[in-house]
Amino acid sequence: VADEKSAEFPSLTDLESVAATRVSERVWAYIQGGSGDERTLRANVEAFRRWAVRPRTLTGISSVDLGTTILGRPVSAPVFVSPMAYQAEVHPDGELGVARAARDHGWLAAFGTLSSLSLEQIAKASGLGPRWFQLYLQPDWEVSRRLAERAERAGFSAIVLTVDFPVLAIRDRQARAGFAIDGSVPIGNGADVVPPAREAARDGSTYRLRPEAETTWEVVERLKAASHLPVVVKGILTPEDARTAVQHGAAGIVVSNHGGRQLDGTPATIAVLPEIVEAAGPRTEVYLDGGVRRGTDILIALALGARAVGVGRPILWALATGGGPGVGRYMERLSDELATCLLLAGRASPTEVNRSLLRAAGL
Ligand code: FNR
Ligand code: LAC
Repeated sequence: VADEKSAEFPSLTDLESVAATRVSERVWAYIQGGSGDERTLRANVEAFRRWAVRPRTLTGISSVDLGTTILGRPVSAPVFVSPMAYQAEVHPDGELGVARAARDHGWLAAFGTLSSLSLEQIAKASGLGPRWFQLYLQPDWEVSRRLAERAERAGFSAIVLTVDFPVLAIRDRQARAGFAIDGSVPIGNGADVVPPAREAARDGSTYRLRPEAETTWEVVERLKAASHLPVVVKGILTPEDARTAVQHGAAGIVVSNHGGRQLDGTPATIAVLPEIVEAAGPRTEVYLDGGVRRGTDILIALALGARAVGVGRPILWALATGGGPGVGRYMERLSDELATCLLLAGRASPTEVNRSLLRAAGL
Protein backbone atom coordinates (compact mmCIF):
# COMPACT_ATOMS: atom_id res chain seq x y z
CA VAL A 1 0.00 0.00 0.00
CA ALA A 2 2.73 2.42 0.96
CA ASP A 3 4.46 1.97 -2.41
CA GLU A 4 1.27 2.37 -4.38
CA LYS A 5 0.38 5.45 -2.39
CA SER A 6 3.78 7.04 -2.70
CA ALA A 7 3.60 6.73 -6.49
CA GLU A 8 0.90 9.40 -6.44
CA PHE A 9 1.14 12.82 -4.96
CA PRO A 10 -1.73 15.24 -4.69
CA SER A 11 -1.75 18.51 -6.61
CA LEU A 12 -0.67 21.63 -4.74
CA THR A 13 -4.32 22.46 -4.07
CA ASP A 14 -5.22 18.98 -2.80
CA LEU A 15 -2.17 18.68 -0.58
CA GLU A 16 -3.76 20.48 2.36
CA SER A 17 -6.92 18.36 2.48
CA VAL A 18 -4.98 15.11 2.09
CA ALA A 19 -2.57 16.12 4.86
CA ALA A 20 -5.53 16.77 7.16
CA THR A 21 -6.37 13.05 7.02
CA ARG A 22 -2.82 11.94 7.90
CA VAL A 23 -2.24 13.50 11.32
CA SER A 24 -4.13 13.67 14.62
CA GLU A 25 -6.47 16.57 15.34
CA ARG A 26 -3.99 17.79 17.92
CA VAL A 27 -1.13 17.99 15.41
CA TRP A 28 -3.42 19.46 12.73
CA ALA A 29 -4.37 22.27 15.11
CA TYR A 30 -0.68 22.89 15.75
CA ILE A 31 0.11 23.10 12.04
CA GLN A 32 -2.91 25.07 10.85
CA GLY A 33 -3.83 27.24 13.77
CA GLY A 34 -3.30 30.97 13.92
CA SER A 35 -3.81 33.42 16.75
CA GLY A 36 -6.84 35.45 17.85
CA ASP A 37 -9.59 35.44 15.24
CA GLU A 38 -7.07 34.28 12.62
CA ARG A 39 -7.55 37.52 10.63
CA THR A 40 -3.89 37.74 9.76
CA LEU A 41 -3.75 34.06 8.85
CA ARG A 42 -6.50 34.60 6.27
CA ALA A 43 -5.16 37.98 5.13
CA ASN A 44 -1.77 36.52 4.20
CA VAL A 45 -3.38 34.31 1.56
CA GLU A 46 -6.07 36.73 0.42
CA ALA A 47 -3.81 39.74 -0.06
CA PHE A 48 -2.01 38.10 -3.00
CA ARG A 49 -5.29 38.40 -4.90
CA ARG A 50 -5.00 42.20 -4.91
CA TRP A 51 -2.35 41.88 -7.61
CA ALA A 52 -2.72 40.83 -11.21
CA VAL A 53 0.11 39.73 -13.47
CA ARG A 54 0.96 41.46 -16.78
CA PRO A 55 2.41 38.82 -19.10
CA ARG A 56 4.54 39.77 -22.11
CA THR A 57 4.22 37.69 -25.26
CA LEU A 58 6.36 36.70 -28.24
CA THR A 59 9.42 37.52 -26.18
CA GLY A 60 11.48 34.75 -27.77
CA ILE A 61 12.17 33.42 -24.31
CA SER A 62 12.30 29.66 -24.67
CA SER A 63 13.95 28.64 -21.43
CA VAL A 64 13.91 29.71 -17.84
CA ASP A 65 16.47 29.31 -15.07
CA LEU A 66 15.12 29.42 -11.52
CA GLY A 67 18.60 29.58 -10.00
CA THR A 68 19.51 32.61 -7.91
CA THR A 69 21.60 33.44 -4.86
CA ILE A 70 20.55 34.08 -1.29
CA LEU A 71 23.15 35.97 0.76
CA GLY A 72 25.58 35.14 -2.01
CA ARG A 73 25.02 31.38 -1.98
CA PRO A 74 23.59 29.65 -5.04
CA VAL A 75 20.19 28.01 -4.66
CA SER A 76 18.09 26.29 -7.29
CA ALA A 77 14.98 28.40 -6.70
CA PRO A 78 14.07 31.71 -5.04
CA VAL A 79 12.09 29.75 -2.45
CA PHE A 80 13.16 28.42 0.94
CA VAL A 81 11.74 26.37 3.78
CA SER A 82 10.72 28.64 6.66
CA PRO A 83 11.77 27.44 10.11
CA MET A 84 9.17 25.32 11.84
CA ALA A 85 9.34 23.66 15.23
CA TYR A 86 8.62 20.05 16.20
CA GLN A 87 8.65 18.38 12.78
CA ALA A 88 8.79 14.85 14.22
CA GLU A 89 5.25 15.46 15.56
CA VAL A 90 4.13 15.68 11.94
CA HIS A 91 5.92 12.60 10.55
CA PRO A 92 8.65 10.28 11.86
CA ASP A 93 11.02 11.56 9.12
CA GLY A 94 10.79 14.98 10.79
CA GLU A 95 13.56 17.46 10.06
CA LEU A 96 15.72 14.75 8.48
CA GLY A 97 13.16 14.26 5.72
CA VAL A 98 12.93 18.00 5.09
CA ALA A 99 16.72 18.41 5.19
CA ARG A 100 17.30 15.59 2.68
CA ALA A 101 14.61 16.87 0.33
CA ALA A 102 16.06 20.39 0.44
CA ARG A 103 19.57 19.06 -0.17
CA ASP A 104 18.41 16.95 -3.15
CA HIS A 105 16.57 19.88 -4.71
CA GLY A 106 19.09 22.61 -3.95
CA TRP A 107 16.62 24.56 -1.81
CA LEU A 108 17.67 26.60 1.19
CA ALA A 109 16.02 25.33 4.38
CA ALA A 110 15.86 26.92 7.82
CA PHE A 111 15.72 24.78 10.95
CA GLY A 112 15.08 26.10 14.37
CA THR A 113 15.89 26.12 18.04
CA LEU A 114 12.79 23.97 18.62
CA SER A 115 13.65 21.21 16.13
CA SER A 116 12.70 17.70 17.20
CA LEU A 117 16.26 16.67 16.34
CA SER A 118 19.56 18.35 17.14
CA LEU A 119 21.00 20.85 14.72
CA GLU A 120 24.01 18.52 14.30
CA GLN A 121 21.77 15.62 13.21
CA ILE A 122 19.97 17.92 10.78
CA ALA A 123 23.29 19.20 9.41
CA LYS A 124 24.40 15.66 8.72
CA ALA A 125 21.22 14.90 6.75
CA SER A 126 21.52 18.18 4.88
CA GLY A 127 25.12 17.46 3.77
CA LEU A 128 26.26 20.21 1.44
CA GLY A 129 22.74 21.62 1.20
CA PRO A 130 22.29 25.29 2.11
CA ARG A 131 20.81 25.73 5.58
CA TRP A 132 20.05 28.45 8.10
CA PHE A 133 19.64 28.17 11.86
CA GLN A 134 16.68 29.96 13.46
CA LEU A 135 17.28 31.22 16.98
CA TYR A 136 14.79 31.87 19.74
CA LEU A 137 16.63 33.94 22.35
CA GLN A 138 17.06 31.96 25.52
CA PRO A 139 16.61 33.35 29.05
CA ASP A 140 20.36 32.88 29.51
CA TRP A 141 22.46 34.62 26.82
CA GLU A 142 25.17 31.99 27.22
CA VAL A 143 22.73 29.33 25.94
CA SER A 144 21.84 31.48 22.91
CA ARG A 145 25.52 32.11 22.23
CA ARG A 146 26.36 28.41 22.35
CA LEU A 147 23.51 27.60 19.93
CA ALA A 148 24.90 30.15 17.46
CA GLU A 149 28.38 28.71 17.87
CA ARG A 150 27.13 25.16 17.33
CA ALA A 151 25.21 26.26 14.23
CA GLU A 152 28.35 27.76 12.74
CA ARG A 153 30.38 24.65 13.49
CA ALA A 154 27.66 22.48 11.92
CA GLY A 155 27.77 24.40 8.64
CA PHE A 156 24.65 26.53 8.89
CA SER A 157 25.32 29.68 6.85
CA ALA A 158 23.21 32.26 8.70
CA ILE A 159 21.48 32.84 12.01
CA VAL A 160 17.82 33.76 11.66
CA LEU A 161 16.79 35.69 14.73
CA THR A 162 13.01 35.50 15.18
CA VAL A 163 11.83 38.70 16.84
CA ASP A 164 8.04 38.39 16.83
CA PHE A 165 7.76 36.02 19.76
CA PRO A 166 8.44 37.75 23.12
CA VAL A 167 5.55 35.64 24.37
CA LEU A 168 3.23 33.07 22.81
CA ALA A 169 0.08 34.60 21.31
CA ILE A 170 -3.42 33.47 22.22
CA ARG A 171 -4.05 30.49 19.97
CA ASP A 172 -7.52 29.09 20.51
CA ARG A 173 -7.28 26.24 18.01
CA GLN A 174 -4.17 24.83 19.63
CA ALA A 175 -5.58 25.30 23.11
CA ARG A 176 -8.80 23.48 22.21
CA ALA A 177 -6.89 20.58 20.69
CA GLY A 178 -4.52 20.35 23.64
CA PHE A 179 -1.31 21.26 21.84
CA ALA A 180 0.90 23.27 24.17
CA ILE A 181 4.08 25.03 23.03
CA ASP A 182 5.97 24.27 26.22
CA GLY A 183 8.45 21.80 27.63
CA SER A 184 6.03 18.90 27.02
CA VAL A 185 6.94 18.62 23.33
CA PRO A 186 10.38 17.01 22.94
CA ILE A 187 13.15 19.00 21.25
CA GLY A 188 16.60 17.87 20.18
CA ASN A 189 18.93 20.77 20.91
CA GLY A 190 19.59 20.02 24.57
CA ALA A 191 18.03 20.05 28.02
CA ASP A 192 19.05 23.67 28.60
CA VAL A 193 17.14 24.92 25.52
CA VAL A 194 13.60 26.18 26.13
CA PRO A 195 10.68 27.40 23.99
CA PRO A 196 9.74 31.08 24.18
CA ALA A 197 7.62 32.19 27.13
CA ARG A 198 4.14 30.70 27.14
CA GLU A 199 2.62 33.57 29.10
CA ALA A 200 3.53 36.62 31.11
CA ALA A 201 3.62 36.30 34.89
CA ARG A 202 0.82 38.37 36.40
CA ASP A 203 1.26 40.39 39.55
CA GLY A 204 -1.81 42.54 40.13
CA SER A 205 -2.15 44.62 36.99
CA THR A 206 1.43 44.00 35.89
CA TYR A 207 2.37 41.32 33.38
CA ARG A 208 6.04 40.44 33.35
CA LEU A 209 8.04 38.54 30.73
CA ARG A 210 11.20 36.49 31.06
CA PRO A 211 14.60 38.26 31.12
CA GLU A 212 15.32 37.81 27.40
CA ALA A 213 12.40 40.14 26.64
CA GLU A 214 14.61 43.02 27.86
CA THR A 215 16.83 42.46 24.84
CA THR A 216 17.16 45.33 22.35
CA TRP A 217 18.66 45.69 18.88
CA GLU A 218 22.27 45.51 20.07
CA VAL A 219 21.69 41.75 20.16
CA VAL A 220 22.22 41.69 16.38
CA GLU A 221 25.80 42.93 16.89
CA ARG A 222 26.30 40.52 19.79
CA LEU A 223 25.10 37.60 17.68
CA LYS A 224 27.36 38.55 14.80
CA ALA A 225 30.30 38.54 17.19
CA ALA A 226 29.20 35.22 18.68
CA SER A 227 29.34 33.26 15.46
CA HIS A 228 30.81 35.15 12.48
CA LEU A 229 27.63 34.20 10.62
CA PRO A 230 25.40 36.80 8.98
CA VAL A 231 22.26 37.57 10.95
CA VAL A 232 18.85 37.60 9.30
CA VAL A 233 16.02 39.16 11.31
CA LYS A 234 12.67 37.40 10.93
CA GLY A 235 9.36 38.94 11.91
CA ILE A 236 9.66 42.53 10.66
CA LEU A 237 6.44 44.32 9.64
CA THR A 238 7.34 48.02 9.69
CA PRO A 239 9.83 50.23 7.83
CA GLU A 240 10.98 51.61 11.22
CA ASP A 241 12.12 48.18 12.38
CA ALA A 242 13.58 47.39 8.96
CA ARG A 243 15.76 50.52 9.11
CA THR A 244 16.85 49.72 12.66
CA ALA A 245 17.72 46.13 11.72
CA VAL A 246 19.90 47.41 8.87
CA GLN A 247 21.58 49.97 11.13
CA HIS A 248 22.53 47.17 13.51
CA GLY A 249 24.05 45.09 10.76
CA ALA A 250 21.36 42.63 9.73
CA ALA A 251 22.30 41.01 6.42
CA GLY A 252 18.71 40.15 5.61
CA ILE A 253 15.14 40.72 6.72
CA VAL A 254 12.24 38.28 6.62
CA VAL A 255 8.96 40.16 6.34
CA SER A 256 6.82 37.80 8.38
CA ASN A 257 3.90 37.72 10.79
CA HIS A 258 4.79 34.18 11.80
CA GLY A 259 2.16 32.80 9.46
CA GLY A 260 -0.62 34.56 11.39
CA ARG A 261 0.38 32.76 14.58
CA GLN A 262 1.59 35.71 16.67
CA LEU A 263 -0.07 39.15 16.92
CA ASP A 264 -3.44 38.86 15.17
CA GLY A 265 -4.47 41.95 13.22
CA THR A 266 -1.02 42.57 11.78
CA PRO A 267 -1.01 43.22 8.03
CA ALA A 268 -0.65 40.59 5.36
CA THR A 269 3.04 40.31 4.59
CA ILE A 270 2.63 40.99 0.86
CA ALA A 271 0.84 44.26 1.71
CA VAL A 272 3.83 45.68 3.62
CA LEU A 273 6.61 44.18 1.52
CA PRO A 274 7.11 47.25 -0.76
CA GLU A 275 7.56 49.75 2.09
CA ILE A 276 10.01 47.42 3.83
CA VAL A 277 12.05 46.82 0.68
CA GLU A 278 12.31 50.59 0.31
CA ALA A 279 13.32 51.12 3.94
CA ALA A 280 15.90 48.31 3.89
CA GLY A 281 17.72 49.85 0.95
CA PRO A 282 19.59 48.13 -1.85
CA ARG A 283 22.26 46.38 0.21
CA THR A 284 20.01 44.29 2.46
CA GLU A 285 18.14 41.30 1.07
CA VAL A 286 14.47 41.19 1.94
CA TYR A 287 12.50 37.94 2.01
CA LEU A 288 8.85 37.28 2.73
CA ASP A 289 6.83 34.43 4.14
CA GLY A 290 3.14 33.95 4.90
CA GLY A 291 0.49 32.64 2.55
CA VAL A 292 2.77 31.70 -0.34
CA ARG A 293 1.00 28.77 -1.99
CA ARG A 294 1.29 28.95 -5.79
CA GLY A 295 3.77 29.95 -8.49
CA THR A 296 1.87 33.18 -9.05
CA ASP A 297 2.28 34.15 -5.38
CA ILE A 298 6.04 33.80 -5.77
CA LEU A 299 6.00 35.97 -8.92
CA ILE A 300 4.10 38.70 -7.08
CA ALA A 301 6.49 38.69 -4.10
CA LEU A 302 9.55 38.81 -6.38
CA ALA A 303 7.98 41.62 -8.39
CA LEU A 304 7.47 43.63 -5.19
CA GLY A 305 11.12 43.28 -4.28
CA ALA A 306 11.58 40.04 -2.34
CA ARG A 307 14.86 38.28 -3.05
CA ALA A 308 13.21 34.96 -2.17
CA VAL A 309 10.12 33.69 -0.37
CA GLY A 310 9.66 31.21 2.45
CA VAL A 311 7.02 28.51 2.59
CA GLY A 312 5.82 27.17 5.92
CA ARG A 313 2.69 25.05 6.26
CA PRO A 314 2.81 23.50 2.76
CA ILE A 315 6.11 21.83 3.71
CA LEU A 316 4.43 20.24 6.72
CA TRP A 317 1.44 19.18 4.60
CA ALA A 318 3.86 17.44 2.23
CA LEU A 319 5.75 15.91 5.16
CA ALA A 320 2.50 14.61 6.68
CA THR A 321 1.41 13.22 3.32
CA GLY A 322 4.57 11.54 2.11
CA GLY A 323 7.39 11.95 4.63
CA GLY A 324 10.73 13.26 3.33
CA PRO A 325 10.05 11.98 -0.22
CA GLY A 326 6.72 13.82 -0.15
CA VAL A 327 8.53 17.05 0.68
CA GLY A 328 10.82 16.41 -2.31
CA ARG A 329 7.84 15.95 -4.61
CA TYR A 330 6.28 19.13 -3.27
CA MET A 331 9.48 21.09 -3.97
CA GLU A 332 9.54 19.72 -7.49
CA ARG A 333 5.88 20.67 -8.07
CA LEU A 334 6.30 24.20 -6.77
CA SER A 335 9.51 24.73 -8.76
CA ASP A 336 7.83 23.39 -11.92
CA GLU A 337 4.89 25.68 -11.32
CA LEU A 338 7.11 28.73 -10.83
CA ALA A 339 9.03 27.91 -14.01
CA THR A 340 5.77 27.56 -15.93
CA CYS A 341 4.49 30.88 -14.56
CA LEU A 342 7.72 32.66 -15.55
CA LEU A 343 7.53 31.24 -19.09
CA LEU A 344 3.89 32.22 -19.40
CA ALA A 345 4.73 35.70 -18.15
CA GLY A 346 7.59 36.03 -20.65
CA ARG A 347 10.37 36.32 -18.07
CA ALA A 348 13.52 34.19 -18.28
CA SER A 349 14.58 34.25 -14.65
CA PRO A 350 13.51 35.36 -11.18
CA THR A 351 15.95 38.26 -11.40
CA GLU A 352 14.06 39.61 -14.46
CA VAL A 353 10.90 40.00 -12.44
CA ASN A 354 10.17 43.54 -11.34
CA ARG A 355 7.29 45.89 -10.63
CA SER A 356 6.42 46.08 -14.34
CA LEU A 357 5.02 42.56 -14.00
CA LEU A 358 2.11 43.77 -11.86
CA ARG A 359 -1.02 45.85 -11.88
CA ALA A 360 -3.69 46.26 -9.21
CA ALA A 361 -6.22 43.49 -9.62
CA GLY A 362 -9.07 45.97 -9.29
CA LEU A 363 -11.05 43.72 -6.99
C1 FNR B 1 6.05 28.18 12.42
N1 FNR B 1 6.84 29.32 12.34
C2 FNR B 1 8.00 29.39 13.07
N2 FNR B 1 8.83 30.45 12.94
C3 FNR B 1 9.99 30.51 13.61
O1 FNR B 1 10.73 31.47 13.46
N3 FNR B 1 10.34 29.49 14.47
C4 FNR B 1 9.55 28.40 14.67
O2 FNR B 1 9.90 27.52 15.45
C5 FNR B 1 8.34 28.34 13.97
N4 FNR B 1 7.49 27.28 14.13
C6 FNR B 1 6.38 27.15 13.33
C7 FNR B 1 5.60 26.01 13.41
C8 FNR B 1 4.51 25.85 12.56
C9 FNR B 1 3.67 24.61 12.65
C10 FNR B 1 4.18 26.87 11.63
C11 FNR B 1 3.02 26.71 10.69
C12 FNR B 1 4.94 28.01 11.57
C13 FNR B 1 6.51 30.39 11.35
C14 FNR B 1 7.11 30.08 9.99
O3 FNR B 1 8.51 30.18 10.00
C15 FNR B 1 6.59 31.02 8.88
O4 FNR B 1 6.81 32.35 9.28
C16 FNR B 1 5.12 30.83 8.53
O5 FNR B 1 4.74 29.49 8.66
C17 FNR B 1 4.87 31.29 7.10
O6 FNR B 1 3.52 31.23 6.77
P1 FNR B 1 2.84 30.03 5.95
O7 FNR B 1 3.71 29.68 4.76
O8 FNR B 1 2.70 28.89 6.89
O9 FNR B 1 1.54 30.63 5.54
C1 LAC C 1 5.04 28.31 16.55
C2 LAC C 1 6.37 28.46 17.17
C3 LAC C 1 6.90 27.34 17.88
O1 LAC C 1 4.69 29.21 15.80
O2 LAC C 1 7.24 29.21 16.45
O3 LAC C 1 4.30 27.36 16.84
